[in-house]
Formats: sequence, C-alpha cells, structure tokens
Amino acid sequence: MQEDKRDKIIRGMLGGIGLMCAALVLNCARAGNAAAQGADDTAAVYAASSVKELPVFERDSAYSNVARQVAFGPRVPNTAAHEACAGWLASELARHGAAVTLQKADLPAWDGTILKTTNIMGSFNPEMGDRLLLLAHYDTRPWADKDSDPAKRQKPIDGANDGASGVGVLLEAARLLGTVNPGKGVDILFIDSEDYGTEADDDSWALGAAYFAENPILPGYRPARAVLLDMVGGKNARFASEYFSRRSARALDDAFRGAAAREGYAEMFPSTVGGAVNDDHIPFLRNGIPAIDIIDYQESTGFPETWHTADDNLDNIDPATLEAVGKTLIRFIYE
Ligand code: 1BN
Ligand code: ZN
Repeated sequence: MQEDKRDKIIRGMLGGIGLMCAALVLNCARAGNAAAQGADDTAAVYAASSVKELPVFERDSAYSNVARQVAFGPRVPNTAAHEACAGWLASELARHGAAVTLQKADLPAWDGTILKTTNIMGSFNPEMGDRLLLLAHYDTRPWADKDSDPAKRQKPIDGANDGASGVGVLLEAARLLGTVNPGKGVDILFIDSEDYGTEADDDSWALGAAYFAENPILPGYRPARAVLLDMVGGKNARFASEYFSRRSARALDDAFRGAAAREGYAEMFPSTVGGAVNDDHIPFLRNGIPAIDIIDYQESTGFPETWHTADDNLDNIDPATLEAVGKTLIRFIYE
C-alpha cells in the first residue's frame, strides 16, 4: 500500500474513534508512528479500531510458539535446551518491543541439585505504575513420573501443555502488546524452576516464583495483580476457579471470568471452584499480591490425563484452547 494512502486510512480511523478511551489514544499515537516508519501493521491497527477495539489473538501464532519451545527438547534446568530456550524467550520479548530484565539465581532443589534459574521479564510501558503481571513457567519436568509405562517414568517430558502452552499464549500476547499499546503497565514473566518438585514436599515446587516474589527483579518492583497461565492448551480443557485464587483474589478471578464470558467462553470457564493447586501463584498470594491461576484442573477428574506423562506432547495440544485463553486474556488486558 502507498504510504500516503495508508496514512489517510489511519487518520480516518482516528477521526472516527475520537471518543475512545485513553488506552486507544495511545494506541493511535503508536499506530501513527508505525505508519510513518513504513511498518505494515495496518491490519492490526484496523482490528484494534473496529467494533471490539481489540487486537486479534492468532491461534496459529500461539501454537507455533508452543511447537518452537518443544523443538528445543525438554527444558529441564541445567540443560542446554533449557538455556537455549531461555535465550530465545528473552529475544522474542525484546523483538516485540518489551524492556527485558533477567533475574538469575542458583536455587537448591529437594534432592540437593542446584537449579541454575533464570526468570525472564518483558515490560510494556515500564514507566507506568499499577502493573499487571502475566506469567507462565517455561521449565519442564525432568521425569514423566505419572506415565502408565514404568520405562518412561525416568525420562523428561516435552511439556507441550505443562509449560509451553502458557508461554505460547503469553508470547502471542506480547506480540499484540508490541503492536497495539494497552495504555497500562503490563509485564510478561517467564518463570523458571516450577516443575522440579516432589509431592512429598509442597515447598519443593515453584522455586523460581518464590524467589521472584521475595526478591524484586527491579528496585521497588511490586505488581498490583498477577495472572498465571498453566496447562492452557489441552483438549477438552475446563478452567474452573482454582481454590486459592478464588479465596484470596476473588475480584481478579471475577474480572477474568467476566472477560471469558464476554468473549463467548462461559462454558470453558465455569463458575465453579475446581480444587486447590500448589502453583506459581502461591508465592504472590503469600506476599499479599492478588494472583489467580488459570489452570485445567477439576475437582472430580484432576489434571488432564497427559499430566506429567510422555503424552504431554504437541499431538495433545488443541489450538482452540490456546485461542480461548488468549482471546480472554486480550479482552482482560485491553478492556
Ligand atoms: C502444576 C503443573 N504443578 C506442577 N505442574 C504444581 C503441582 C504440584 C500440582 C504438585 C499438583 C501437585
Ligand atoms: Zn508440571
């Protein structure tokens, strides 16, 4: 498209949406800059300015983010695949325009192994307060200890759902945040060392999140609220309210579920409490930060059948689930 013609289209769109919220005013300023620089993001700008005024979450993009992580191999701490994936995640956040901060720590696991841990945060509008933190863990479990085949129980899992799905959705959200400014402070956090735990010790899980919650990654950093995505790519997924989220962050849980309902996913996000999960949101709740866990866990059936098995692989990822969670998240962020 010729540059002056595209400028006119964008100016026309700006004229037509003069009374929109401050967030979209900022979006428009950014769109104008992008047009001036010749970037061809007209489609995204147009989508943000249409009836729903939301950027469009692309399920194929989210899915390819999941596939890319799986292609590194299991992202078990202290392995080359884990380190390579961490580097890729940081570079993707930077490519989408986030200010990237790394937090490194050597954390002792329950079996004495020192986990070389890297939490990776990408900040949008880093100068703003009242920050919304969106997080998912990127490490994967070293053992498929729930597999029905004993021969597989010592092997690491692909973690397509348990790990990569939440990260895949958040990377697609990062792409959109870099295209259409939300007009608020949003941080995307890829958390490490969640899945090395043992069921004999509740405190052996979520080591990276515990470290993050107790050690500000930046001076004075404290998010106003946090949303964790975990296992958000399975088939026939259901996201009932997680017990601790509901008990300690009810307003946030209601707000997220409201966005799901408005996006047409009330059935996938039932207004029942699905059970208690010891996950990366717990250290935030312990620290007085409202935090919710969006996780496929039901009181009656528990986790998906693939959980901590060799079947937690790409074959069992449903792009429609990634899309439902992603579209809900985008509505929640931008509305
Ligand atoms: C979630 C996904 N978790 C591990 N992978 C946390 C958890 C730990 C859930 C122990 C149940 C039991
Ligand atoms: Zn797990």
